[in-house]
Amino acid sequence: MEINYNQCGGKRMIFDYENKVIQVKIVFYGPAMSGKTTSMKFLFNYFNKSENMHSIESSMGRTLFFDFGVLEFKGSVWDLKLLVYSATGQDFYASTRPATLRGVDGIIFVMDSQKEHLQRNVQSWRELKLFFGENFHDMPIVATLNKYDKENISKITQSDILSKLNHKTSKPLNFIKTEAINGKGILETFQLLIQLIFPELILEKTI
Ligand SMILES: Nc1nc2c(ncn2[C@@H]2O[C@H](COP(=O)(O)OP(=O)(O)O)[C@@H](O)[C@H]2O)c(=O)[nH]1
Ligand SMILES: [Mg+2]
Repeated sequence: MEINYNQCGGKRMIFDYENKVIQVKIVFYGPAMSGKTTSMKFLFNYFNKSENMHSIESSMGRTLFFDFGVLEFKGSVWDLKLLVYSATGQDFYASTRPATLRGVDGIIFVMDSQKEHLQRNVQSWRELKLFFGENFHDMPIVATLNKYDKENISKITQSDILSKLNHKTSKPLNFIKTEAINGKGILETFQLLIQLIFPELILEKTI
């Protein structure tokens, strides 16, 4: 099998020419308890692939190292194989985060939209930026303001967070309000990320 590694600003898509498969790595990243595992579970359920998702959890149901799963889509010429991870947000396991991010092609940055969590979101973003350095500005990213369903709670707005993130890139950062608990906004987030990674791609169906 012939495999090419396409290094592009830290990205590493794998093109398998023989089987016409493009392999891409996507990571859900963000502070602990922001909703990464819940978002990923919704996605796998949506595509009827929940049996493909594996989590390494503590007895408290929290992600120890990462969640991992594979989603495959049929394309007209090439098929797409997505390796999906969620990095642990728990600081005790922070040393596993760079390994989860290695070779990533696109990131969904999951924030807790409750105002009291603003600083934790910003901290997580800064850490993410540090891992990539110069390569950060061409990384496809969609940021979610999750838990938007929570009522009677003061929420972070896009302008609150933008002023803190200091994200100086040619392309504006995309924000989507999500409710991972019922799936609202999750598919939109996923589709937008795929579009940022492959501007020309049309996905047909999962395989
Ligand atoms: N109300 C509400 N709760 C959420 C939402 N997303 C996640 N949660 C809850 O927040 C907690 C942490 O979620 P989890 O996905 O484990 O966070 P992770 O640490 O980022 O993987 C769990 O109790 C979830 O049920 C959401 O959109 N709305
Ligand atoms: Mg988790």
